Amino acid sequence: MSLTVVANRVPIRRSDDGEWAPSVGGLTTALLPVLRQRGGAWIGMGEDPDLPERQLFPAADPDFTVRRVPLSQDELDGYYYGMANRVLWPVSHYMIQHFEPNPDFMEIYRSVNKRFADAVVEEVAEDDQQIWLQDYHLMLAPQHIRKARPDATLGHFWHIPWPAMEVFRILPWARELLRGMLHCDLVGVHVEEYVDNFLESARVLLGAEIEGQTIHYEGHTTRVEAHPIGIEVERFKQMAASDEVTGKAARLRERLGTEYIVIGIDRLDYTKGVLSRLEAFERFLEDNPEYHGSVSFYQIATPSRTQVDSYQQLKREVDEVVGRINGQFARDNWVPVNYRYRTYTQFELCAFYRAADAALITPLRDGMNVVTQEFITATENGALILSELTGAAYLLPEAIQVNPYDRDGLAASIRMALEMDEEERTTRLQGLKSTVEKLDVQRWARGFLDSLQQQGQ
Ligand code: GDG
Repeated sequence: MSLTVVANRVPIRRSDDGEWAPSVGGLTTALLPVLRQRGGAWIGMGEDPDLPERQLFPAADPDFTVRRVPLSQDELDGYYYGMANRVLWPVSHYMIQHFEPNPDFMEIYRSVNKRFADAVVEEVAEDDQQIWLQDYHLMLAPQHIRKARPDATLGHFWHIPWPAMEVFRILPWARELLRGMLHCDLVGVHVEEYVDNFLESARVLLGAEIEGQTIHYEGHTTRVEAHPIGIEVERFKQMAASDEVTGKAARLRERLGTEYIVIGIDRLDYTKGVLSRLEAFERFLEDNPEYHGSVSFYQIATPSRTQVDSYQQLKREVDEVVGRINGQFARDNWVPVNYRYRTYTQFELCAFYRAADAALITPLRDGMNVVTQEFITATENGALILSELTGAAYLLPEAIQVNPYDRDGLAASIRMALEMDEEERTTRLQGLKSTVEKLDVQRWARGFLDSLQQQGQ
């Protein structure tokens, strides 16, 4: 049975030699082999204006179709920067202060979802097809697809938290959006807690009947399951052990010259807790003068959604706090906070993971957080400080778990990480590594697709 993947982005990008090549990223890596084997299509918005509306890929020996849904600037502003980034993203992450419930966003979101659905229907000729939609950009497409292809098997994976029902219902269009999703046969989220929230939303807001993990609503049945995503474990392992990465890591340690290195790596997003992390590091320095000169905190923040006001505001605030900390504490050759606002290659990121004694991964909310898994895979003996408000925390009890809003607790956890004895460090890391090995992204894709097939039978 062929597969059609529908996602905000397409899985290819223009490479240096001008040819279209697979883009880097867990989702692409997990799903391209399946598409190559089974045939089908990948449908996405495709931001590159040079991307043809429809092409067979790879050009030399095609296995599947890449289909672009071209969007006008107004559509992009309403559907992506508006509804996705200013409405669904903040509400799902419990960040109501960033929520902008503009009805124009929803109007455009409806029509763009319909356009995605039309493209799917054009690509999917027969009914014995699996269609897999990705994420919060596409909540309404399933209902249109279902109408035109009643017998297709429809799955949806939600990559961010599904919030508590009482939070989800803040959305003025909560019921309409949920109804759209209930045309799927399978909805996947990262952890059981999000499954419970989804079921509760359907029960309370739509009066749907819930039977175990299955929702019965208006004659259709939707199963909701936890499928925690993983990373490309083997590739990360090899990258981490490569000469390029170990060389870079050694040079980084030499350049910083401190006994300890603590890292943070995130898209610069208000959900990732960068600001409160910096403030906790400041508290750590205030409380522990004996560490002055011997710890460097290296924060990489990748530019993200830079057109959205709240992201620009966050950038200014981070700049300010970094300046304040360094202004107060730096001395001689020691700079306490090394802050980089730019993107890196995966090899470079891997070198940071490898060089670090501890990683501070402290989102205020996160669906999963795969940086955690990348760090665990790459490090040889690093300690992990992890926010308990991430999906990853449910799966990784061996991490030092913290509440990211607890500045004193976070500051204390930094000290604990640096002073942890070798034996405890090793035992915790073994537990973490063994979980991450099992969370491989290929396994995630197979697990979801196998379950989807069962729902379709
Ligand atoms: C969503 C959910 C869920 C970051 N900077 C650079 C770079 N990255 C890579 C990291 C990692 C990825 O981006 C970020 O993954 P996260 O999981 O932290 O977060 P989101 O982007 O918010 O993703 C999240 C995920 O979907 C999967 O379901 O875990 O909860 O929010 O892989 O390494 N990569 C490169 N250069 C950078 O500068 N190459």
